[in-house]
Amino acid sequence: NETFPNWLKQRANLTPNRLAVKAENEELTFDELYKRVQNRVKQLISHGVKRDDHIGVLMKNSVDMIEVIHALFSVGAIAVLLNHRLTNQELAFQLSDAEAVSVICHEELAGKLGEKVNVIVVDHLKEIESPVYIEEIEEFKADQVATIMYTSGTTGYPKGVLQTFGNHWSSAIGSALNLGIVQEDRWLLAVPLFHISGLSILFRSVIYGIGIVLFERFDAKKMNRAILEDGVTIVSVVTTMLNQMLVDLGHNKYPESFRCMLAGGGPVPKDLLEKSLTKQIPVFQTYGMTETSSQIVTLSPEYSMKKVGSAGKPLFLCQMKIMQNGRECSPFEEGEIFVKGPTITKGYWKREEATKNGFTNGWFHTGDQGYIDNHGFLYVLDRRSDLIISGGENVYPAEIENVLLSYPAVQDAGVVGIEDKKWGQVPYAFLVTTEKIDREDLLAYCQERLAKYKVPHHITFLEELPRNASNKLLRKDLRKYLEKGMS
Ligand code: S0N
Ligand code: AMP
Ligand code: MG
Ligand code: MG
Ligand code: MG
Repeated sequence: NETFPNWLKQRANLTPNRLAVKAENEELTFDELYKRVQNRVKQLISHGVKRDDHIGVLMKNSVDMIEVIHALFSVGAIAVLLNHRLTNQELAFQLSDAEAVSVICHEELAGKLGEKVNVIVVDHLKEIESPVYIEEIEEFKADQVATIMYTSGTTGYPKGVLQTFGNHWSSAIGSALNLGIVQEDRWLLAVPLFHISGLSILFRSVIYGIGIVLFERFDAKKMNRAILEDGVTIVSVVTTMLNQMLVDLGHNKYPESFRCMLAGGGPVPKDLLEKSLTKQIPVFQTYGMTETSSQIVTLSPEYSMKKVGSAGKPLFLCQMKIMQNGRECSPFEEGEIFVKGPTITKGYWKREEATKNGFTNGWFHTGDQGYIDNHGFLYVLDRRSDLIISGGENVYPAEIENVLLSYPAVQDAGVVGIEDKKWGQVPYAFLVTTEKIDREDLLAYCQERLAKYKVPHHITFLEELPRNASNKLLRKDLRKYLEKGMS
């Protein structure tokens, strides 16, 4: 079992004076960050955080959050990263499932947590002056779980994805072998740190020794300014963000030093890619997921003209293939995308069945449909009726249907995605009810139980829903119904 020296400690030792993070109000070198983290370690230990504990992190992007994540690794605890857009009920499910002992949160988010879990409000932690003896973890083991992130599924119940230090390491290395590392790199981090899109930037920063330009929230204008004036060389975005950045950019051009707009988390429409190309923006389309610890397939700009719409080729350490009924597909033949490599999760927390079903001979079944062309480039297809992606957030219809069905007068419910200009897709619900129901009441009921982005934007009442002989809901037919209605 391979071991690594504690990443932040090693980085602070190697290049102490390099920029680690630049936020709106402060800048820290790796040495300064490391000292802050050592203090955080004392604080967390004094609040009872121990090695191997599962600790929830419910925070907005901030220097605090970066400190807390590194501190948890230094204590030897496992960070369970929580999406702060979720409701109290959704968070309670994840915390209980993850067996989290405590949750570290920002004060403004504390109201989202119940009484069942020990809450540590980061804003209330005091500097610990006394030379408390701290036992800092000196080595990380490759197969040791570093983080857990929840992802929903076709059943509607979220599962905790186990991500090891080895997974994160391989992901950072795979990305570097593709993009290269430039010492002056600065990676703009405006995607959430609770998603792997954001967290992977933290690992790349400490492993490569490059700076993070950190944003608490997405702001197209400020991000463009950071690229134009603040030496940002790489940015990670989802489609919704890229769209708004292009509008704000207008006729301006990014400087030559800006070398990568990494766009993933969902489909990137062709016209957006073409528009980016005319503005000479180096867009790298990428395909990846929580289970693959971020990008696993990426398209370099040298191919972006010729292969518009492709997600590219696997990173060096990884492999991909397309499978259909246990057989590998030929070029251009559609099937399920399978991937293999050291960045892939070892499984779902306490979900042996789901873990077993997720793999065949070491190949992970992504659940996504696609094909590979005759030159080895992957095209991800929009064929899934069981997954809606809204602004880079995954929304599983079954999760919404479960909530709708629990509402008294709702007899049957079916949810599908409908195209949306701003978010890509938003959920659309079809309902069969036993009596007339009040739309507003139903939406309020949903809002208590579901994050805002999962609450249906549209509702249509039907006499019955399309189901097959074994009573399975035919979401594809609902989708067809919408497509016909719109054309
Ligand atoms: C798109 C974002 C930035 C929108 O958030 P914003 O503008 O901050 O909104 P708020 O001010 O918080 O809220 C305003 C209203 O909008 C609603 N809302 C917020 N988000 C959404 C949403 N996604 N869909 C629908 N509605 C939304 C709020 O509820 C609020 O409503 P009102 O006003 O009515 O109260 C934000 O959503 C965001 O950050 N999205 C990105 C999430 C993300 O990163 N997803 C990727 C997940 N996948 C992965 O991590 C794997 C792929 C990956 O690693 C990767 C991905 C991208 C790039 C690189 C990589 C990589 O491989 O490295
Ligand atoms: P998550 O589980 O939140 O990490 O989301 C991963 C999912 O986003 C994948 O399983 C795909 O369905 C989708 N996705 C990611 N990248 C792309 C892409 N380049 N094109 C289409 N869908 C994508
Ligand atoms: Mg997900
Ligand atoms: Mg926000
Ligand atoms: Mg009911």
